[in-house]
Amino acid sequence: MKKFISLTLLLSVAITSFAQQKYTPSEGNIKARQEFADSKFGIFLHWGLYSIFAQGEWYLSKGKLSHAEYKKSADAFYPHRFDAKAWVKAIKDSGAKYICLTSRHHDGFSMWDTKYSDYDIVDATPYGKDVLKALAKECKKQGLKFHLYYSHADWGRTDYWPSRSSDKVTGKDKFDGGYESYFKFMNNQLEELLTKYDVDALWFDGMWDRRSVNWRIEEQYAHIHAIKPECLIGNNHHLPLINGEDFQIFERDLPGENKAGYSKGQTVSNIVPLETCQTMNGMWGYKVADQEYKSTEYLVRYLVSIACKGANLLLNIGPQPNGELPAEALDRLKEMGEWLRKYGDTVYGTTAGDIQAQEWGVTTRKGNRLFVHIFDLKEKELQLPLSCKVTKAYTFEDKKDVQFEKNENGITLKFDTVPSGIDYIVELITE
Ligand code: JFZ
Repeated sequence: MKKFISLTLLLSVAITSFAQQKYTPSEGNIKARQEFADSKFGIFLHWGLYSIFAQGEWYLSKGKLSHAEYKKSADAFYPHRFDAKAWVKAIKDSGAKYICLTSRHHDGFSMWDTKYSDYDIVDATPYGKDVLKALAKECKKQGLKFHLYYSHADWGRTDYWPSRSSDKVTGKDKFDGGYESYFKFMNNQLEELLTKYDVDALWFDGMWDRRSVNWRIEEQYAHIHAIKPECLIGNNHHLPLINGEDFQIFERDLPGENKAGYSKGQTVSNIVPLETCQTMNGMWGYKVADQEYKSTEYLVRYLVSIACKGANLLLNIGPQPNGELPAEALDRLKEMGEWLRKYGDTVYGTTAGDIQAQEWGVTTRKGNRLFVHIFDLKEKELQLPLSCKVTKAYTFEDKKDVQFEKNENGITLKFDTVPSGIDYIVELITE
């Protein structure tokens, strides 16, 4: 008996260590991580069949629609105003360094000419053009990194798990028990994306839809890294980092916070880059009633506050069914670009600030330069709790000296007038 137990123990240890071999990122991958961390700002694009209904990307499940009826909308998908060059240019001018496009969302519709299904933009729509390919090409041309969102959840296939969200969809056949075939399908599609479209990062989403089943996720990650070692992998599973992931995602929250309710128990990794995704208005996919856009002031401060945590902002836009980016979103892109062209040096390539968010603002650091971002100060003085030695202080804008006094807890900045504006930046030189 004892012998038997030790043998089973040995075997199970051997099997688990085989399945969970510790992932070692390649040199190219580590370089890509650094570039990603330095880039600080990307644009998320939720665009798919759901855009036609203009009710957001969850409409199929939330509306308890029939899958067969929903699928028919593909025959009306004709984004005649889509212009990859114009999209990428507007995004580049905003100061963003990468885009992340939904290649396939939970409705299962593929936005590229996939060999593994006819439910895709080329085979199922009168438009018939591969928008993913056009965007990949433009990003390369204009120098933006190209990331792809890929959903693990699928609300149409019978080999996808029964789940909270997919069970609401009506008119489907029951689960056929065959995750194996779905797993193969996903891996085939991923291989296609990696080899044909030169993807810089994969952004997974959907594992929260069904906990406690074996997604074989580490096997999938290993497969991806075997095909393209430098491709970064992130997953919006709302869990702590899983072996094989190259960056960590936080949904609608700053790393370490849980105001939106998705990040409970999501410990913050200190080895990989971090990214917070957030909407520009309220919904991810285009929703006609959703016109509550966040102000440029809010978005700039949000970006800087995320940088203070050492993380990136992935800011979402839901393109319209006609293929245009909403005018309001274009305005925000333009204004963020104007701000970043002036002050981007205090954001790009920075690491977390020495002082975390305060009522008055945040900080970011680049080498021996510490940037004090003042959003809201009522007085002409600002006490900064610092353990480093400050040798110089001046305004970032016009390099005018700012008086400061050393004291026990750090320094006190002294201004002639109360700082104002979106972000009043003081640069400190530290030792
Ligand atoms: C997920 C997607 O469902 C959503 O459509 C969008 O793509 C976003 C970026 O990522 O968001 C979620 C994930 C989980 C829940 C809700 C939204 N959840 O568990 O309720």
